[in-house]
Amino acid sequence: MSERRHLVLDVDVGIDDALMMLMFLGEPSVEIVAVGSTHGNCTAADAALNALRVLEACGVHDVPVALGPESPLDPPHQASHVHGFDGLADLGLPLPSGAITGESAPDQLVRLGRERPGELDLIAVGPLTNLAAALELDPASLKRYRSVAWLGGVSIAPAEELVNDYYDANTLSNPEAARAVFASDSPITVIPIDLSYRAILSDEQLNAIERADTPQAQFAWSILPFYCNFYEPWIGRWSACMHDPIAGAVAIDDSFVTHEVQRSVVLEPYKDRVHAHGQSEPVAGAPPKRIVDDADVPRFMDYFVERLLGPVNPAYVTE
Ligand SMILES: [Ca+2]
Repeated sequence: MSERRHLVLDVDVGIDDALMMLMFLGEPSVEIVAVGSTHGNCTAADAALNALRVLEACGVHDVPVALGPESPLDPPHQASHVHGFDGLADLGLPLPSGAITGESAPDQLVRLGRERPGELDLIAVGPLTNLAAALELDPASLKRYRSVAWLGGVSIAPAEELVNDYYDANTLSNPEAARAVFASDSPITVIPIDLSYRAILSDEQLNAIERADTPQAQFAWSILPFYCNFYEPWIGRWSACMHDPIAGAVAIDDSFVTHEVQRSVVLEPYKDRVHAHGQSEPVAGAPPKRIVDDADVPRFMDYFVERLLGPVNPAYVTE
């Protein structure tokens, strides 16, 4: 990786959100500057606590975590069967020692962009609630980030019928927010779920995580079994998809990208639900977004496990 990156994370932590954070904590060339929580895999309140838990599990105590608004849907989109009711496999983890900041996650997004224009990379791997709220506060807010990446959507609309039953949870958890963000002219890189569903841990990689004694690997192994149990029927063996981690890796390192397209992204019905799809022709009112529709998945999988098995980035204040 050629240059140091300063990350703002927008996360609904969430087992794979936690895995992405652990990966970044083991990556010496990036620094997590701030975290904003959003609803989705669990409540925004639980996601904020979980973000603090992940940071503290690696001895990191100096990264601010801001709380985002809860789901506008009644009832909220449900994901407890995937991540547990608390978002982290219902392990009964103790409360973190640190506290959330007093600032809302959308306010934090707007403020950081203004304070450090062109410096920060925003990586959003949950519903787009906070990004849509930031755009309402300031329509130029996302343009002040060096880059904005989002995990979600499908790279292109199904011409006839999809062979895979993709489930676009980050769109389903707040469709209105997704519509607002994709109608904006903010530059956004989309890492679609038809790519992230291909990022599946091998038995050897699972074994390596289980055996390792780093804090990232030990925390990862505490939450991975719940996730693998959920994915086992879909994958056909005991493993899981690394959705948020592959989005994070692509966001910080373009060399993972093997193919990309520019497409309008719109929300359309899909089976009994709705998906955000890339469109083959430009759509009025939906400025084209960069969609990474292929990446070097095998190299990413090795990279992910290496980051869990290496030291925590010493740039953080740890104890
Ligand atoms: Ca997520």
